[in-house]
Amino acid sequence: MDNCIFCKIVRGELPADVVYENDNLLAFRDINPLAPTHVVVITKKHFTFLDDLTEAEIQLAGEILLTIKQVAHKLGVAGAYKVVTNCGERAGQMVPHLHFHVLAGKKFAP
Ligand code: DGP
Repeated sequence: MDNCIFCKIVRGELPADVVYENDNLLAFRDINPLAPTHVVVITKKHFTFLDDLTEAEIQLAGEILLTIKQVAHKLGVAGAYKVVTNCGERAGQMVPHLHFHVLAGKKFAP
């Protein structure tokens, strides 16, 4: 996706404070943090949002969850973090590239 901000980060065309990377996923600090620890875990392959994933991505879907756990451990927030994905503009999604917010270090409203 030529004009996708997160695809540009994946390609190295935009800078990012990367905290974790593997063949399929990239995690970097959010530019507008809503908590002391706020990273986004994104797929390197472009999907618009969670609704785009199908049975064909079952392995990737599992990898996302385990990678989020790994990133939380690496950042020292294991057992104390929140995961959010906004699916669609009406849910508040601003960047149309599948990503998961990992937030920690703040007392969130229930
Ligand atoms: P969402 O509303 O779920 O689409 O959140 C997108 C998040 O992405 C938002 O918290 C800000 C972050 N973001 C947008 N552009 C950039 C960027 O260029 N670099 C980084 N690090 N984060 C970005």
